[in-house]
Amino acid sequence: MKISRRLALIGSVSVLAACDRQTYRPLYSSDTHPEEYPTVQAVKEMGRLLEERTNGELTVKVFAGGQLGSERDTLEITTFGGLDLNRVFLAPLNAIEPLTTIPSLPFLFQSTEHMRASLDGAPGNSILRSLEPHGLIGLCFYDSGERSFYNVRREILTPDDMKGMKIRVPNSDLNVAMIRALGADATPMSLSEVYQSLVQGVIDGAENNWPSYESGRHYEAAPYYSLTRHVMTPEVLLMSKTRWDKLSPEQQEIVRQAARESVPFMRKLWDQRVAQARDRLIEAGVNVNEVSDLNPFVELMRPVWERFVVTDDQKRLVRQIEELGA
Ligand code: GTR
Repeated sequence: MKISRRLALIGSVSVLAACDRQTYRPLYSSDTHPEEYPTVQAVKEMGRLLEERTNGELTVKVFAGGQLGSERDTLEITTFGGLDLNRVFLAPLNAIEPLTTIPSLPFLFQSTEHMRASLDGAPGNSILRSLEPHGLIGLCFYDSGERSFYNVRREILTPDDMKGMKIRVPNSDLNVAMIRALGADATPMSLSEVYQSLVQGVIDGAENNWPSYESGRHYEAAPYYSLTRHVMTPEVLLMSKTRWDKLSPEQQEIVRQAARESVPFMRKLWDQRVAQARDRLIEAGVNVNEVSDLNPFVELMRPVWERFVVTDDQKRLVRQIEELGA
């Protein structure tokens, strides 16, 4: 991270810490997405519920648009208690907790319903609970939909079409391995750097859902969107354990409940947003193609499972998720 950026970040965190002395200061929350994005709106909805149910003792202020830094940096700050809440993608947590890699396994979920049932049920709960020893309280998962590849050059119909391409991935070894398995080069970086990197030719492509492909304006530079739908990694809402421990048991229960209730709220906005983004981008002339045979992608990516599913707990989680899809 650039020094100026780090200083700005440290500055903002000190401001937050100073505000801590105020009575009833809001819970500060970070999000890389812009104000109107469903994740930001969902955390605000949670804040509305908290305010209502605690007579204003607990409120939430969301810093949207990556104002407080990249997900990797804000995650670190949340872990040591410098930030109260953080809505991040699950992938940057892979380096901290092995169970979080499971929902990112390629072609694991058979449908949106399967993904939602898994994250709402026992598998999701085990992942959320696994974060506590790392200084983080996992409150809920939000949808991030299906991710597909996009690039500046051509339609992707087979893995061969990706040979030699530099593809940006979120900061996670699993994501790097998935791209390499397909024969392409993986470049891990933060979401906020993707647009510039596409424009400058630092990377040839990336992968994401329709709403992020649109809101980051990535489609302007990379107009080929190929529907591989290879992962459905979710988003997660975290609270720093330091802040959590300062809440009373009653407040903790109110926070958990408000987070749970923000999930269906988010999903409604999400489904609308996916449909809108897709329609708008097709209208804008993005070249979208279905991939009629996904088997070569599935086959090449399968060995990644063996490499990243190693502990008994991870294996149990995979079995539970597969049973829910059966
Ligand atoms: C988006 C997700 C972000 C961000 C991003 C990425 O879909 O909502 O939180 O992590 O993907 O690719 O890094």
